[in-house]
Amino acid sequence: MGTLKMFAGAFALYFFLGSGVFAADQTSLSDILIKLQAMQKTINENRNKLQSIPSKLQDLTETVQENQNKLKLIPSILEGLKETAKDNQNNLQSIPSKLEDLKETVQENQNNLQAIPNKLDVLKETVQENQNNLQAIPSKLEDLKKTVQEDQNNLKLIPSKLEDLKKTVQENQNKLQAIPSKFEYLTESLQDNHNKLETIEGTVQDNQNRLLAIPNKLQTLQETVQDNKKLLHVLEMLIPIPIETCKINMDRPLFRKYYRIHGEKLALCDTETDGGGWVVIQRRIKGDVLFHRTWEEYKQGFGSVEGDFWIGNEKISSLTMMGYNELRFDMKYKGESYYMIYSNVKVGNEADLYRIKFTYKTGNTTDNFIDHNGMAFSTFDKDNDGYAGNCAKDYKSGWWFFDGCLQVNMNGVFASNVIGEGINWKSITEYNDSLEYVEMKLRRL
Ligand SMILES: [Ca+2]
Repeated sequence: MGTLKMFAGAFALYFFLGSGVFAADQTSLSDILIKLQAMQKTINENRNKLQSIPSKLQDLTETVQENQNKLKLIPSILEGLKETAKDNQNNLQSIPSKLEDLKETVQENQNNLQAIPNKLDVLKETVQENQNNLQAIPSKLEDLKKTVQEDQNNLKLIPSKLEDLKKTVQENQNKLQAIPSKFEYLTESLQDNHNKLETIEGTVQDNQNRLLAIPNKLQTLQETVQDNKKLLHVLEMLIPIPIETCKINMDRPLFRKYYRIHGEKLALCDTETDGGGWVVIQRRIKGDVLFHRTWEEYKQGFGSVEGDFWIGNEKISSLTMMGYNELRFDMKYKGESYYMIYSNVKVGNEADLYRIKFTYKTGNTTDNFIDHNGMAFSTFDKDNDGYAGNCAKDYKSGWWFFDGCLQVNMNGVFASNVIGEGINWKSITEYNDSLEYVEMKLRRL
């Protein structure tokens, strides 16, 4: 640029000098001089400027040199920067895993923090236990002191015990020395005992023989008892027993149940029901005895006191002839028990047709027997019933039938369900079934 200005100045000076020669006439010299002076100044200034250029170039060259040096440094700086960048990248890449590690560490710390309360509890318990143990120490120490004291006392006793032991040993020694003489004595005793055993053996043999003889003797005894029983039975048959016997012997177990009346057949006593004292006059428990019988058979009685029987109208009449008598019916039907008791019972003699009279007393069923009160006895061969037909024949029984035949018939056909033919008590069985068990009994009050 400076060079360009220098050429432009020189050109302008040349142009001015060339044209000025021809214009000198027209233009004052002073103006030219002024202009020349101005031009000289400009040239001087430019010269100065030109003169300063080399140093400026020098400066410029130095600056360029410095920049060049700096440029040379750039690759190594870049290399350093690259490495730093690489390091930073590596560091950045490792951050996620470090974060993960950090998270885990945080989690572990959290867990550890959560476990602290429990650990504190355990610690508290341990502390408590230790405290308790510490508190127990004084009493244990006390015990220990006592034990030590006792041991000390025991130790003090040892000398005297040793003394005792010595004495015992001495005594035992004395006893040992005495043994030979005792052995002598024992041998003699053994000999004596041996002799005694021989004697005992003989005695045992005798006793064995006697024992062997016992079965035979027992046999003889049993036979004697049997004979005596038979004798007693015969005696019982011979001794007449009145109706009161059932009452008299109530409390004598040997004479329970069976007695004889009037020196004839055995009678059956009921010693249990309602205080006992009853003479059983009729019984239906097996059904093995026929009750469709003649007047004469009903008069004398039939069957066996061990099973079904009718004691006989003669006996019933004589049993009720005297005193104040009760008649009791005990009955069973379909698992239920029934009873009826009548008072003021009288049964007339044969001339009165064994007519029955009574008053009602008590019971746990309906008083169906009342219709038979005052009736004569009837059998199929002796009709006293007041009915147009023959009740005894129709219903195969002997009984105190009335003109409507029956409300009650204890002498009916065992287990029959034919109308009116069974052992009927109307309110219990109606007319088409039969009582399963019956006992009629008399008691004198
Ligand atoms: Ca009749």
